[in-house]
Amino acid sequence: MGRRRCDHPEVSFESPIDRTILHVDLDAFFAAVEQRDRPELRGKPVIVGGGGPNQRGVVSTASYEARVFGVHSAMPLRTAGALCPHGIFLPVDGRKYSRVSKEVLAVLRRFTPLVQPISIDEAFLDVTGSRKLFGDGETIGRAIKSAVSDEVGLTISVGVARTKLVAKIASDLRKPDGLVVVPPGTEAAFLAPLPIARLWGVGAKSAAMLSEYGVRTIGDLAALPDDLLERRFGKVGAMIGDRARGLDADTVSERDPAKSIGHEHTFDVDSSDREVIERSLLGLSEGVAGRLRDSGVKASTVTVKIRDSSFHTITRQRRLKEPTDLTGPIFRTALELARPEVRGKKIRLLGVTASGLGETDQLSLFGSDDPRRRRVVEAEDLVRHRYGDRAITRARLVRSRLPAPFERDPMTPVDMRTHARDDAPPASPAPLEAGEEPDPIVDDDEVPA
Ligand code: TTP
Ligand code: MG
Ligand code: MG
Repeated sequence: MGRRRCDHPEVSFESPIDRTILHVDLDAFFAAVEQRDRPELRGKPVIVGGGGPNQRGVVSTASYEARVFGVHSAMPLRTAGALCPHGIFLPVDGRKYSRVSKEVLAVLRRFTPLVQPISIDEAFLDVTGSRKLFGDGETIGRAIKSAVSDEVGLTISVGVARTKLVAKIASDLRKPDGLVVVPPGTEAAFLAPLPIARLWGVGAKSAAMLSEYGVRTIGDLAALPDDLLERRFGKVGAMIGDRARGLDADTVSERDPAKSIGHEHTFDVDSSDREVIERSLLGLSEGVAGRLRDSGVKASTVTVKIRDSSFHTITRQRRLKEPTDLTGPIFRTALELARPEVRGKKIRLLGVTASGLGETDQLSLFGSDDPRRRRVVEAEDLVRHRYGDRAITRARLVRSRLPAPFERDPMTPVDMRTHARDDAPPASPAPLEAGEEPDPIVDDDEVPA
């Protein structure tokens, strides 16, 4: 462990850090809530994500009974219907899930004030200071599991480790209802046999590049010399090398929960057509606003990302006068930010991201927003959940033949798959940690030839 690569001066890799971090993640969250509320669904294959097996749209999640048939998140509902014809298909009830999510968070906060939610169903806890009161990490993990089960009626999986990275990988290892403890000093050995897809920051593309070096497991990666990783993958290479050895100085920060929700779109053919560009921004804004509402949050900042045909990328950001979860203000801001930047250029990629997220106050639903407008939006959300994102489209979008809308931005923590499964195609990489630059090699599309 020769070199330090740590931006936090207070935490040193060489000196053993005496931290206990828990990562908790609800099991089959949306589906589990439905099974909790409707006992007749327990033990059955439940698929949450839309109107039915013949509808557009994708699976949000599937109960473990449905996963046996190969159904998983982000799979088209049609495919899920073919794999699991007897599945019970239910619409997404975003408000209910965010209410339950808050209940779980309240339980977690009883064990430590240092709770960092990273998506609707998962959080990191630093329980270092709670051990005197509640016992060691394992004891706290068990106590949290029974509290969530008794009080909220759901099962969670917990990972206990000295670092966030290892705790997160651990919580995923024995799902559902798992508890995996990685004792201090055993991190590298724990990680070594696992496939590299489990490592934070290694996407499908990176995995393919690494396989050229015979890297299959995290241990294979850990064994590669740093200078080779750095030569081949730049700054990020060194970072994933450190991670493979279990090093991760990132701290649990109770502020700054979900950081952003963003959608990106890469054009099939680079475009300088104003109509195409503006329609695309509208579609992206619509997708972002829908997900803000699903997550029960409002955004105070809008960022656009613009990449031109020579791979030159810029971002422009603006704070809104008032936090919002509606398409209109997000689109108008994105448009104003993008217009001067796209003029005279061929555009390859556009992105719209909402950040500065705060929980939507249910009362304010009828506050500054026009209540009639709000009801229309809620009705649209209902249809969108039932029939998929393309069911409702503004007149301007209907005229377009935009390709399938809105790839998920791999950097968004809300409602996101933060791990890749061994048996599933690699899913989006994990959310970035605070202040971290996007991983260039994680981005599956955007490495210039
Ligand atoms: P996950 O924690 O990734 O998945 P899960 O809780 O359903 O299952 P498990 O953790 O046991 O593997 O996501 C939490 C919720 O976020 C999930 O219940 C539904 C939602 N979600 C989506 O809507 N779309 C997605 O692509 C993913 C991955 C999750
Ligand atoms: Mg989960
Ligand atoms: Mg999760």
